[in-house]
Amino acid sequence: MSTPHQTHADPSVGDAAQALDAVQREGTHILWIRQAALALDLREQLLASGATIAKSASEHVRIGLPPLSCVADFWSGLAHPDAALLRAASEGAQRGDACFAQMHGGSSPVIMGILNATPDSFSDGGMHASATAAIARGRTLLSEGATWIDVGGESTRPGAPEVPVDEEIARVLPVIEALAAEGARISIDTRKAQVAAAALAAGAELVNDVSGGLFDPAILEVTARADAAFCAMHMRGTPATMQSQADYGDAVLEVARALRKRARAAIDAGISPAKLLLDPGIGFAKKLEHNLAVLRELDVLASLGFPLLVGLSRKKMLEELTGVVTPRERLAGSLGGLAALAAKGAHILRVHDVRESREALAVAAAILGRG
Ligand code: HH2
Repeated sequence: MSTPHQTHADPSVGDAAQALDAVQREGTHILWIRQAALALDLREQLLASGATIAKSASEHVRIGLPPLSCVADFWSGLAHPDAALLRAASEGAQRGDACFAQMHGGSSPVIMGILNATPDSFSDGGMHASATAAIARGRTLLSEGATWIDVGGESTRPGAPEVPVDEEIARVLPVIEALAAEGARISIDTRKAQVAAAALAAGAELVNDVSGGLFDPAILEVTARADAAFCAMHMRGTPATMQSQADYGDAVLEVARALRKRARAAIDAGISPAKLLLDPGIGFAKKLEHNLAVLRELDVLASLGFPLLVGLSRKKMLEELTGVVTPRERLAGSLGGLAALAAKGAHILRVHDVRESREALAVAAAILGRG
């Protein structure tokens, strides 16, 4: 397999994305394909080449490929023109796994602990509003097993007001300085270039932008200049307006196409493709049905070729599924989601409850055979 760098050097970023209408993937050797896209003659060729094909309850069929070592031969043995699309999607998923391994040097998923230095975040607003409290919380998250600490100084809950740049910087900077000096890997959760620049100068390594660079496009250049990592999350509008834009024909494909555009913009701005992460943006301009669709079909996003970050922790969709109204009481729902996301191949899981999440993931990984 080519290295992430070599593959992404191809100007047609995300060749795999051409296959989006047709292909999903689960694990490294499984493709989920929309039935309508699987022509009969291709189906016959796949079967003749040693793949297994199983129908699922949904509109997809599941194709099991031979072991990884023979995948290249497998694809070259298929003469059907659509096989190139299937191959691209399969390679995209492997590329995302490879980029993750390059950035993290280990197996996925890893935990990103949420550290909101805000007065008004939806589940922990005001709990770590002073720098001293936030730094102490950061240390706890690290000791509990977080690989990343995601520091935020502006709530992005539905309806949240915008925080002035100076105030956002004042909230996050002392926290980042202190934790980075102690060796923590810090992500800055911001939509603003100036905040990102200050955070990167203070030791942050990853810019986590819920707007994927749309809110303040200069954030892409700032990230590129620092040779930092960038997480492009999907949303529409702003936190104040997003819920009125939760209207999709096919949520999975629309989110994937939008993220593909954000990935292209990030790479065009100079961000290393090997340092790019994508996030479906659970609860951002999405109703329950859209959240569930993108999570069920996370494989479509994986085929774009970048590691996936997902934040489900304590979110409203858990209330809709379990009836638990108070965000801080949604731990059980959060952990159920986490185990499912591990099975789906998400690479970084953004959570409030690090210790419990780490324990849940240890069990999930053991059962999934990745322990
Ligand atoms: N969710 C929130 C904030 N930032 N970043 C990414 N990449 N993915 C997410 O799902 C995501 C995010 C919202 O959660 P939280 O930070 O706990 O709340 P608030 O925005 O109210 O501070």
